[in-house]
Amino acid sequence: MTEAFIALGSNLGDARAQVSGAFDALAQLPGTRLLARSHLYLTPPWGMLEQPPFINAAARIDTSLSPHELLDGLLAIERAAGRVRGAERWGPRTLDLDVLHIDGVSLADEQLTLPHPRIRERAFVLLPLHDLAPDLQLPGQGTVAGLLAAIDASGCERLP
Ligand code: A4P
Ligand code: MG
Repeated sequence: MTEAFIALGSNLGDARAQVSGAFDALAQLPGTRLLARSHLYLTPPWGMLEQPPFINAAARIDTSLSPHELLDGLLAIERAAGRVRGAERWGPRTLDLDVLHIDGVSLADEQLTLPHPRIRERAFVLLPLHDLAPDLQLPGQGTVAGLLAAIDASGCERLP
C-alpha cells in the first residue's frame, strides 16, 4: 500500500455535497482506504476569476493502485459526478480531483505529473493539505508548512 494525497474541488451545483460525496467515492476505489479528510474551505476562484467561489478539501488515502490507475479512478469519479470538460482551462466544474502527491513517486508523462506542478501557487490546495500533513516533504519543493507560509491565503475561509 502506498500513501497518497488528493485535492478535491467544486464550484457548480451543491459544491459542498459534491466534495463530501467525493470523499466517500475515494473510499470505494478498489484497493484503496480513506485515511483522513481535511476541513472544507471556501476559496476565491484562482486562474479564471469570473466564476463562483470553490469548496476545496484534501484527502489522505492509501492504495494498491498504480499512479495511472489512481488517476483513472479519479476521472471516473468526476464523470459520475456529472463533470463535463469544457474548453476553458481553469473553468467551473462540478467536481475536480487532482493527485497532489504519491509517496516516493516523481514522474511526468502525457497523463500525469507528480507531485502536482502547481501546489506551491495555490492556497486552496496548501490549506487543506496542511490539515493532513504539515511536515510532508514534496520532492523538490520543500514542506507543506513552508510552502503555505510563503503565500497569501487570506481570501480562504475554513468552514465549520
Ligand atoms: N494531469 C496531470 N497531472 C495530474 C495530476 N497530478 N492530477 C492531467 C490530476 N490530473 C493530472 O485535468 C486535465 C488533465 O491533467 C487530466 O486529465 C490529467 O491527465 P483537468 O482537471 O481537466 O485540468 P484543468 O482543470 O482544465 O487544468 P488544471 O491546470 O489541471 O486545473 P486545475 O488544477 O484542475 O485547476 N480555484 C479555486 N479556488 N479552487 C479550485 O479548486 N480549480 C481550478 C482548476 C481553477 N481555479 C480554482 C480551482
Ligand atoms: Mg483536475
